[in-house]
Amino acid sequence: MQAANVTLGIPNFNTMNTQDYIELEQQYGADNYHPLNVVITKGEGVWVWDIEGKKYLDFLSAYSALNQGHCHPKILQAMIKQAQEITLTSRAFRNDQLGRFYQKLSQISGLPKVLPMNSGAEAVETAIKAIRKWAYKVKGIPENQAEIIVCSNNFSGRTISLISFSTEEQYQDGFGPLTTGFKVIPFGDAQALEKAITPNTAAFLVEPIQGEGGIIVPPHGFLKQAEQICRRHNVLLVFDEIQTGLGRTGKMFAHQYEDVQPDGITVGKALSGGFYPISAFISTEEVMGVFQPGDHGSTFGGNPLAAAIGIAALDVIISEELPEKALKLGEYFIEELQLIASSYIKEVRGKGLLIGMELYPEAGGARRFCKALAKEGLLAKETRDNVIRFAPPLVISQDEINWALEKIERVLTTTC
Ligand code: IF1
Repeated sequence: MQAANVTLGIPNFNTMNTQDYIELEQQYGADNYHPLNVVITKGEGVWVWDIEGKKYLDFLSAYSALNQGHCHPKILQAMIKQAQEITLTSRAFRNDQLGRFYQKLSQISGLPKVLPMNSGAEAVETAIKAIRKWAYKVKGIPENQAEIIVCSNNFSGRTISLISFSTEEQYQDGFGPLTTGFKVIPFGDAQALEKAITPNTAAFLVEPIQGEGGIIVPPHGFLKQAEQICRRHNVLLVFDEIQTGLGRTGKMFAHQYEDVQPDGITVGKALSGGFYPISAFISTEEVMGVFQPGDHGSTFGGNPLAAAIGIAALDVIISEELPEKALKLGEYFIEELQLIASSYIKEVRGKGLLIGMELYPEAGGARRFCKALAKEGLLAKETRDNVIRFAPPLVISQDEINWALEKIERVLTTTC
């Protein structure tokens, strides 16, 4: 795969080449991804290098886990410092990092209580457990009757309960029996939400902007209408901000594009700046108060290394004003993308630096354009069949955006 640019000049002591690495993975690894054949060995800021020294601009950011860029020095320093003290105590004992992590996350989110987990999926599973227990212990819904309303084209993770409310056939195929208690409505349809509510409805769980669904931005006012409907029916409003949160969409949280106050949010990915799996469910006293000691937990959840990394990762987002940067650069980037004269492009949409370029089906699928972009030194990933996702680290500069625009325009106007 040819990419323009100078090599990094890192001497490659390894005798293995790209194909050797691919074959090694294929020999021992499960075939559960279809990656581009780029074998990355180093990352710094918005740039990564493959084992042959070719340099690429990362426009995926590990699905928004790298808002702070690759190997951010301040988070790295915090990780090294904490790793030399204590990494894991289990929650059988307390540690000197967790309280400060809770406090920072609560201040940033505006919600008073935090339950720390590891993967995003675990945070969403935690939210579902909290919602159900609140339904039975506070709202008074009959045991095992709680319903949670979700939207079609959702994505909240890969565990059995989370794929149980997916509308993507492949995510469920062969993994039954599925978890019950979920009801699906069209994304962005407030009337459908009100219609779907029954006396057993416990919550509306929704991404403020759908990521994997194809970077779908709901009609402005949808989140406010959803909040009003939920309040009217004593239904919890919970946002999955694992991909859209922590500055990605030009606000600290995507739901802040509307004046809404959720009962809970899930966060993950950039909560660690890509150094470590860290996630959390953040909620109100009333909802989080349903958990009693022993109800829920995790071996690594809330460990001091994660907490120290999380504190540093949040500090970087604030001190480098990453939401504001994403807002300004994202507006510029979307405007420029919309000027590209290509008959392949159906729509460019998104908020901040979470951008989707939808192609017409006649373009032959987004993947081939991602392959062409990789040859130009830009790593992007398709979502669904026809959408190219553009989501660089939020530390990207205007010059680097311009560099990317030149490559994107060339590929979209010269690919046959
Ligand atoms: C994969 C995309 C997929 C998420 C939201 C929870 C989670 C995710 C809104 C779960 C995770 C990742 C998972 C990864 C690819 C990527 C992804 F949407 F970002 F593109 F799959 F849909 N809520 N999204 O986006 O967090 O457990 O992964 O930490 O599974 O292939 P996780």
